[in-house]
Amino acid sequence: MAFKRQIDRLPIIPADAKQHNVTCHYCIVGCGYHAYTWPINKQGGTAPDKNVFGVDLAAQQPAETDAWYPPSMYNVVKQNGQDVHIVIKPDHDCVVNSGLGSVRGARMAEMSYSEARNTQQQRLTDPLVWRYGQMQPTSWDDALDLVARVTATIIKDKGEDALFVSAYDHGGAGGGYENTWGTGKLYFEAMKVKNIRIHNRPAYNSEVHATRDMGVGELNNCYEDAELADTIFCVGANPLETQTNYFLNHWIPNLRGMTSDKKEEQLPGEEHPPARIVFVDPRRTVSINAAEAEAGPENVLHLAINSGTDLALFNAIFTHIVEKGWVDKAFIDASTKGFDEAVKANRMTLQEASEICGVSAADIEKAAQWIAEPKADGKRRRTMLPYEKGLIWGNDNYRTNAALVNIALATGNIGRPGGGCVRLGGHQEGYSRPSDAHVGKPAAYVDQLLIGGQGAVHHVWGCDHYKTTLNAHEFKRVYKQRTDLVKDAMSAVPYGDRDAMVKAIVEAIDKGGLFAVNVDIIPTKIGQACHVILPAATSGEMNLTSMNGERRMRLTERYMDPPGRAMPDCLIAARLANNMERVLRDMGDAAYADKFKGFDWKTEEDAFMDGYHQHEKGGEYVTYARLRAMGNNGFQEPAVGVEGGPAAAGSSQGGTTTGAQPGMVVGGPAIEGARGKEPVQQADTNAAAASVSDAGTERIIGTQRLYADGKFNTPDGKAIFKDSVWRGLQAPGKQAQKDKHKFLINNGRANTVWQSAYLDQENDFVMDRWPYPFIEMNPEDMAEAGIKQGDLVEVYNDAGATQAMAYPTPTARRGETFMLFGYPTGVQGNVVNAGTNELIIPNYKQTWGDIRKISDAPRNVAHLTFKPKEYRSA
Ligand SMILES: Nc1nc2c(c(=O)[nH]1)N[C@H]1C(S)=C(S)[C@@H](COP(=O)(O)OP(=O)(O)OC[C@H]3O[C@@H](n4cnc5c(=O)[nH]c(N)nc54)[C@H](O)[C@@H]3O)O[C@H]1N2
Ligand SMILES: Nc1nc2c(c(=O)[nH]1)N[C@H]1C(S)=C(S)[C@@H](COP(=O)(O)OP(=O)(O)OC[C@H]3O[C@@H](n4cnc5c(=O)[nH]c(N)nc54)[C@H](O)[C@@H]3O)O[C@H]1N2
Ligand code: SF4
Ligand SMILES: [Mo]
Repeated sequence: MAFKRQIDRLPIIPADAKQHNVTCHYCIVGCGYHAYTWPINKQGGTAPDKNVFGVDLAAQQPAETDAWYPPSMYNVVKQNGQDVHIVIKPDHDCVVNSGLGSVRGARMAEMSYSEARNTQQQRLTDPLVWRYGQMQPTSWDDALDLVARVTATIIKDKGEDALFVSAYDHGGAGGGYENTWGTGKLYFEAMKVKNIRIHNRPAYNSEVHATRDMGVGELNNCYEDAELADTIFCVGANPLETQTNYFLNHWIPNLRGMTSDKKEEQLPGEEHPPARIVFVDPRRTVSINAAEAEAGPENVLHLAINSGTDLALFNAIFTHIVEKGWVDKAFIDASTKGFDEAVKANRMTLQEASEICGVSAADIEKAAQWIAEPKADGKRRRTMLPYEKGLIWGNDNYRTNAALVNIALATGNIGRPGGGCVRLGGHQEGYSRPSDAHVGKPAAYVDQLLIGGQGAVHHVWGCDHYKTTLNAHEFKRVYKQRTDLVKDAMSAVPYGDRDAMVKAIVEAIDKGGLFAVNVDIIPTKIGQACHVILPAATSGEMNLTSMNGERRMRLTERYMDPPGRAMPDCLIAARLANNMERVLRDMGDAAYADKFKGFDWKTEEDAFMDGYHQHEKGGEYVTYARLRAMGNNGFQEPAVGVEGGPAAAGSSQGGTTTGAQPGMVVGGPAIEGARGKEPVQQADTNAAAASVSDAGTERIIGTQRLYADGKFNTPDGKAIFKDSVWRGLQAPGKQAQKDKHKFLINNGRANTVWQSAYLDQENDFVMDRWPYPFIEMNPEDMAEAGIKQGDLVEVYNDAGATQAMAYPTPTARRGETFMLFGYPTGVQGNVVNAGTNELIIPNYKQTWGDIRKISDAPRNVAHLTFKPKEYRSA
């Protein structure tokens, strides 16, 4: 399908174009990019002194040249009110991606708001309120006054437990340390909101409680470890599509044998056999296909387990490794406790696991060998054990997570080069908030409380539960009813009468209604139910800090204006706090009003200095000026000091004062870690991790690997082995659903699509490919049900129903499907039941349903290819 970019030539980036540091705002990997901007009436030239690349562009460029860019990296945007050309292209000097883009990140420019080129015209430009029976634009003052009046009235009358909040806690777009601090300070410091949930799960908790309880923070290694590993044991993840450039730039080189020099240099005196990789996934992914093509099938093992049986597999591998004596006894003795108890409790034979998991005992044994059998030279294997949503959103999250960490601890694979038992990650991370201790454990199951009629006001920040929550069908049905009650009440009030409006809203709430406020960058699905919508600026339209999957922290510099009157989320939170203070004072409650002081931030940098700089571990070393100077390589958290100097004052545009002195002692004492982040006992300080961008400026010293000294995050520094006994499908309703329905409705992501397609839905490239969410099906299953490729099918069970487009997939097992999650034209979460684990971790992946055809392929499917997604090596 041709792309409709309406462009036949692109301007050359002039030599004097402004250059901004950019960390891709999509996935966890956090690839480095540069945004180049220059005036609309200028162009560069082919002569070396006329273009930013400094090369003669009139000559043929070599194949791997950096001196080019495709149309997706180009746009015309506003900067300080003026139209400027913009090119956002990958940074070859960034150690994360070494110049690679991905099908998502390489489209950042064309996904930007452009009035000149009509891209992302869906972006919200002004606050909206429900008025005269529809959403109407208004001023910030008007919108915030209404939100503050209703919210203040409710928390005074009913208490803060009547205010429900949904808020992202991640990095990148819709997150970052600035914005999580903004919402955190509002809801956890000014107020003590308990009924709060995170963007991707229906409660305020950890995705990986178990590993944290064991003293092992989940992002404990560095990307280089994937290059040094002898074996990668990858669980429930599809890194080619979901952590793309980490996989391509750090795993594939190892699988191809290209990192042997690095191994020899960093790990001398031991054997470096060809790297091996094990994938644990019920489905054959393109990552497995790619690994086979690059490493040779003999070095790849796919354990296609029955959905939700990882725990049994891990316990059997653990048992086998112990029986064979392939454990790291010195490490276990020095750095852990609870080993013998765990060995006893978790005992499972290869045969028992084989029956539960549906893979052969021989393959399980082979996996154990690849993980832990000593190398020919007698040395221990270096094994990295990464995992993501197939485990996290899988059956029995807590125990399964623990069982995997047990294997890593038993084999001494944490805190050492080539090791790590790590989340691969979803978004970048940007968690910086005051204590959430008042929330409690288990935290409130917010969605079910809302469905049950509780809550009076709901503030929704940068998440769209209509597309991405579990039990979504029921959630939407009730949410609409409750918010409609308030809408109808609002429509009955004469214009201009604010007091009457607040009174009507409160009366409707008392009848079971819900007043909803949505802070987002686009009109969302849940926004259709809301009464006030507040327009946020996003990454690149504000300065934003975050860290990636190896704790690498960077600053994305503001390179363009936000649309219309959109504001950074942290400043929206601040202005909301200011309004709360004013309204509460009006109401005569000065003491309550005083709690909303401390939000006089003017810029996102003010929020950063108030939050991260003051509260996070090592934050005192981190300022915008220093981050700017550190460029796209940044440093790996936690910061442990600063070296070099003089201070990079010249590079600070914000003019911030810093708490640290130039040339501060390396390895100075770190302040207390803030909640939610994993404090670190001891750091493997590595100056190389803190790479330089400008010679002669200060460098923040980072931490390449956690727990390198064998001390873990527990009071006595010992990591804790855990009991993790297999107990079948744990979440309520899952086993019954499985027994009742024909198909596994496995679900997750695709390379081209970012999350709920909030930007993609307005992008031809993506919508041409996926007008509807695909559901991968075995061709014989399709034939049996009379379904052809591209047909629309209904997926249904007792939890709800949804729609998808059938995609014949020869590698899909009979009775097992895989559906794209969170899509605007078909929400997989509709058929996910409400069952969670004891700590309210959702179990999206274990879903079963029936499938029936409802329509032949519609017109907008006619051009699609239905070729298998696999590729073959040459
Ligand atoms: N069935 C099923 N459900 C799942 C999952 C699954 O695997 N299967 N995965 C879960 C996971 S891991 C995740 S992360 C969630 C994702 O769930 P969500 O977080 O709800 O979805 P997103 O699409 O990431 O983004 C939500 C909203 O953030 C807005 N946004 C983007 N940038 C900004 C910004 O700068 N400021 C503000 N205020 N808003 C912004 C977008 O416009 C979008 O509307 O889904 C979860 N749900
Ligand atoms: N292209 C792209 N990349 C993304 C995102 C995106 O939207 N698009 N989102 C980002 C986010 S927020 C997240 S959280 C990550 C998620 O990254 P991943 O976890 O890699 O992605 P998913 O596709 O959700 O699920 C991974 C795999 O889990 C498998 N799985 C299902 N059930 C089981 C099971 O019982 N056991 C095991 N072992 N595996 C199982 C699925 O078959 C699937 O292949 O991706 C990030 N990267
Ligand atoms: S791999 Fe992730 S961070 Fe890198 S360019 Fe792609 S979406 Fe962005
Ligand atoms: Mo996620």
